[in-house]
Amino acid sequence: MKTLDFAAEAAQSNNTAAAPVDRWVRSVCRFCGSGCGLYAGVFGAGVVSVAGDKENWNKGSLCIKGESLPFILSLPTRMQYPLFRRNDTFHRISWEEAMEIMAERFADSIKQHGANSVAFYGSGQSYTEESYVINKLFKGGLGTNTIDGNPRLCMSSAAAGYITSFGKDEPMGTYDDINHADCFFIIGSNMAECHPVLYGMIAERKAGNSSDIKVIVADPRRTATTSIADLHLSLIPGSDALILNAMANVIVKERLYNQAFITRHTVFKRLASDGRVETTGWDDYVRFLDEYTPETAAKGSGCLKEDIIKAARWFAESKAAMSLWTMGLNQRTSGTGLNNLVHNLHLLTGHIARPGATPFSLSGQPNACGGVRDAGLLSHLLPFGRSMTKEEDRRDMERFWNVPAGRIDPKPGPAALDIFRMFTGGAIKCLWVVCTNPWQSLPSLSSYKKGKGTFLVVSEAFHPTKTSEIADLVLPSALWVEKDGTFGNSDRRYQYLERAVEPIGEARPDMDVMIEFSRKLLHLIGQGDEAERLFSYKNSQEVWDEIRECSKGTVYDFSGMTRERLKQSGIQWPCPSEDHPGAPRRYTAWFAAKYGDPMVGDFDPHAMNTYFYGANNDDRRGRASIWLRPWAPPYEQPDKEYPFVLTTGRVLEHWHTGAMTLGIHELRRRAPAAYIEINPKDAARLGIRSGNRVKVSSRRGSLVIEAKVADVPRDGVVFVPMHYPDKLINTLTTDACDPISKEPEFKICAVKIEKTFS
Ligand SMILES: Nc1nc2c(c(=O)[nH]1)N[C@H]1C(S)=C(S)[C@@H](COP(=O)(O)OP(=O)(O)OC[C@H]3O[C@@H](n4cnc5c(=O)[nH]c(N)nc54)[C@H](O)[C@@H]3O)O[C@H]1N2
Ligand SMILES: Nc1nc2c(c(=O)[nH]1)N[C@H]1C(S)=C(S)[C@@H](COP(=O)(O)OP(=O)(O)OC[C@H]3O[C@@H](n4cnc5c(=O)[nH]c(N)nc54)[C@H](O)[C@@H]3O)O[C@H]1N2
Ligand code: SF4
Ligand SMILES: [Mo]
Repeated sequence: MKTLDFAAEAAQSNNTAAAPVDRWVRSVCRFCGSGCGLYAGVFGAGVVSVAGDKENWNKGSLCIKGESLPFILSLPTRMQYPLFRRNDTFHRISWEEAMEIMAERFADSIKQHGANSVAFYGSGQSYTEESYVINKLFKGGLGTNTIDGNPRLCMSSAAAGYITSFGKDEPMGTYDDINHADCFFIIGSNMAECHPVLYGMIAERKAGNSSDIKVIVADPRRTATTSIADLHLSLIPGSDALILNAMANVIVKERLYNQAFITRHTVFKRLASDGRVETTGWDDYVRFLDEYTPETAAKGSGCLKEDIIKAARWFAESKAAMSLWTMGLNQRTSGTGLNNLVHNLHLLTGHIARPGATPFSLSGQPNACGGVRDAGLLSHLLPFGRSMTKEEDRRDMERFWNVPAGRIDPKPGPAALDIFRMFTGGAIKCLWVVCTNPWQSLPSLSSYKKGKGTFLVVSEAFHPTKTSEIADLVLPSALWVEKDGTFGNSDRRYQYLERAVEPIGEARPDMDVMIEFSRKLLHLIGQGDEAERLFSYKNSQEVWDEIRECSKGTVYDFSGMTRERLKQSGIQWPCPSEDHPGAPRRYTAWFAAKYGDPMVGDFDPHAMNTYFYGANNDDRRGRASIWLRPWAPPYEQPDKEYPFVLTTGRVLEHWHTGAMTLGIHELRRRAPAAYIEINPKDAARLGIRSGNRVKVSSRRGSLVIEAKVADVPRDGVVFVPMHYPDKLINTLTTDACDPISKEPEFKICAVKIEKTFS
């Protein structure tokens, strides 16, 4: 079996532009959540080049990963036919055999142990149609909520933050806000490497108006993103709440807030000691902030007091402030609260719901918003904002799916890590993993195993991965433009990806496999009538039309987004009718008037006609919540034995577990191997030089890895990228989670570092 090291042999040209092309097919990049528009150049049976779509929001720009897309389709590690493990070796089998084996194993488990003994783990990289279909099988057909996805490791704190602050998930702004903001507050995000095209828009704006535009970056590392910063808050990891509350303190003390906005549009909330949510008021909030002076924040964060004050003033005094954040805030045991604290700054100053003024959470994966957050592929959600704990929402979905009343389980299912815990322990017997590689991407990896007697099915485009290599059954998946479907990108923008070429070998679109499996399984468990009724789709268009219908009447309403319209361009929801242009911004006057004129030009920022959904259902005026969220320490803090903070993340060239990018020659050449980034002062103290091999250990595991001494992390902090399967950094990370979002703290754990002499 070939391994991921084949890279050097793969014959690839970097210059795709010159390749001859038969036709150009309109598409979208399948990497990050930005969703850059592009054209795939098809020649014969293959995609040979890509070109940025000048008409789309990205105006033709692509980053190096987007430009490398043609190569992913033909890497030598592509899965071409189903593999089944017998006597500990994989054997090629037919699709018929594969589907039979799989449906029988799942059906047996359901018959013997009930529907909660089977589970699905999905992905923010699957198409919306795929996530919707499998969610319908589990929640509607089987009546179980043992279904979750990798956005739990990524966006669930952001989702919980929007819901607790505004009453509904997803950002209210749009990429175009970048062209209107004059203060950018980038916190816990390395946009230059992870959302490079959006970052490029900020850099361009800054270059054109350098003295009027302020860029603040809060990150414990001096990343590429800080190169355009006017102010870099190089904070101690885990101290964000001190800085965010201190910025609010300055805004309050210096009367930089917008009193009228606060009175009209906000309420104050906090968690009582018994865990209940309590409504409180301005005076209480001001008292709460007293603890967070710039002095105390400076001490706890390692930043200068003057810099914290400056950040607060720039933010509040700007014409329009835009916050952008990602995993530095989300992947934290206080992730939801940190999201609320960013929203607070916007609510205090009224920098919200007008051009350029917006708290904008950048989404990681291309379809974490659409397929998972919107369509509800998480164990506590039903599609489009419905909640499984509300009887009327369950009845609504049961009617819509045409299943008996009472079918949907009112109890939220296990979140991602709990699913893997239950699979390790054997309570979950059968698990299907699609479009994600958990045995590399889960935290505290050695805690999660394939339980005894369990059955693991993995749908993958590549093999082997750390997950596919331990599976019982591996199903070959069509990839990107080998299938068609819809992405919901970061700013509520749905985009359609056409099928451009036939899948490689026997690979099939995941949606086709899901439909076939659903039908087979329902027949085997005695619900054959439902197989016909629920899963008779002939193509993804029929699924999309059902999804549109399902969104109708909800706040997500995009029933007006027909496939035909999406083929022309992306559309932002809500879009409630076929002649509706879509909504670049929401929570504005027009929105309150229920889908009036969405054109931003008509919006009067001084009219204060902002309308929120109402973070608290008791508040019928639809006000947003300013949360009193105290600082809490991360799960693990450095101590004598483990004196460093390890943070993990990404580099520009690679995508997560590397399955798609490590095999691409140019990307591998530019970022060939894992390393541990260490500050020159710390390195000197430990006698470590670039190229030395060091042993890095946490309470959970250790790794020998090459040192890269660079003035990037602040002292006391080290960084390791997550991409390399031969250096599994997640054997060291902690699986402590935010109690609200259940998102793990990938960004902070305590480690020690020793020089080795190997
Ligand atoms: N090239 C590339 N781009 C990607 C991806 C990829 O794999 N590769 N993945 C996509 C996905 S799914 C995601 S989720 C996004 C992730 O995008 P980002 O969140 O921007 O990327 P990360 O590298 O995970 O972490 C961001 C930053 O958080 C900082 N950080 C660590 N601890 C703290 C802290 O305590 N406070 C603060 N303020 N900052 C901290 C780190 O130093 C790091 O620079 O990227 C998307 N884009
Ligand atoms: N230490 C550390 N760990 C982290 C993070 C971190 O910052 N630090 N970040 C977390 C975050 S934010 C995320 S989003 C996760 C991501 O973690 P994963 O989702 O596990 O990582 P990917 O490499 O994106 O996995 C996607 C897999 O799907 C396959 N694939 C691609 N297209 C298709 C398709 O169409 N169908 C099918 N069936 N398969 C396909 C790819 O080959 C790849 O193996 O990692 C998390 N883990
Ligand atoms: S910025 Fe994101 S969506 Fe755009 S080309 Fe790069 S990886 Fe693809
Ligand atoms: Mo992510």
